Amino acid sequence: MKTYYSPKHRLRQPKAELHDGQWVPSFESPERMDHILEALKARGLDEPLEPGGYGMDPVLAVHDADYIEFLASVWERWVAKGHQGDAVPNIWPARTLRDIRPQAIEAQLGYYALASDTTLTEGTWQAALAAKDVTLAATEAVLAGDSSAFALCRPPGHHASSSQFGGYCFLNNAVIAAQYARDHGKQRVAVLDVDFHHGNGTQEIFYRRNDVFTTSLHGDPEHAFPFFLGRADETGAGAGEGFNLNLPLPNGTTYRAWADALETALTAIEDFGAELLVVSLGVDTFENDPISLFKLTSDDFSDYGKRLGRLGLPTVFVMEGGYAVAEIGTNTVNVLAGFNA
Ligand code: Q9C
Ligand code: ZN
Repeated sequence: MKTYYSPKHRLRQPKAELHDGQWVPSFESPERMDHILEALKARGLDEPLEPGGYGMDPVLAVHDADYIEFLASVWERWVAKGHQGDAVPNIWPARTLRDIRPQAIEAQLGYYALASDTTLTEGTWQAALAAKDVTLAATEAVLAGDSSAFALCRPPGHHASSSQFGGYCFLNNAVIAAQYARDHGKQRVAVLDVDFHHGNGTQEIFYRRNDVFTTSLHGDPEHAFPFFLGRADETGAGAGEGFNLNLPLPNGTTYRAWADALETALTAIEDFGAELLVVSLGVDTFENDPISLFKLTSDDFSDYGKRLGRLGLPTVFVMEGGYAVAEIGTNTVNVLAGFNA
């Protein structure tokens, strides 16, 4: 399995994250990639390849143009206005205010954000662009006939919607991959999201479509981020009715129940008749993850990798979350090695 990777992810270095009333080092850090690279090497997987550039068309196919303009220019505008620290969204067109389009950058930050956990920093946009190019290179390899490929990228993507950033995500890499596959000959594409958190951006973007089936296993949004999407009764709308499957699971879920839900998702993907699978590969389901609530062990990741491999679909793995940095490499490579086994 080829791995694609770009060192440009380092251009995103969030200084801090507001957590439990304190500014703490951001959970979504450049070091995450170092640990995965190390594990790939230690386990004898192929050297990562650098992607080419794929331009903006695949991004504009799934994200709103004004949102993309905002992301591309926000840092320059923020600095030009005299701000010195990282940009943190902190005001929204909340239910009791007015949903207007603001001009002030401080207001636009909230307009285009869904959470305050994600800062905008110098270099964030360049890193996000590199992440989508890494993902598109992996997708292209699979479209060209590889049975699978791994996009080792950050910042992650699955919380990014058509028009909002948050949950550490800016561009929805998995969505960009799925749409690219649709635009290059695949008629039916499935996105399987195994990150601990619900893939709200992925769901939103494809919610009214029947050519991309989306399914997510995640911490019940009654108790877990993103709270405002991810319930089981969200099944798609319009032509997309029946083409979104949410499998929320309780806090403390261990592998037995998680694997049962995975089988439900895999059966649905087969019934849909997917020709290509995009896996939003978050490994924050791990028992020691610092911000998540499931209890998977490192061996469990190998087992579910095997189950994914048994589907026999051309598969693009796209890195999402995972914050237990000491074990993130082992857990990620366990999935890939299990898939190959
Ligand atoms: N201070 C992904 O796994 N915020 N995103 C947590 C903790 C939400 C996680 C707040 C976590 C989002 C891609
Ligand atoms: Zn996550």
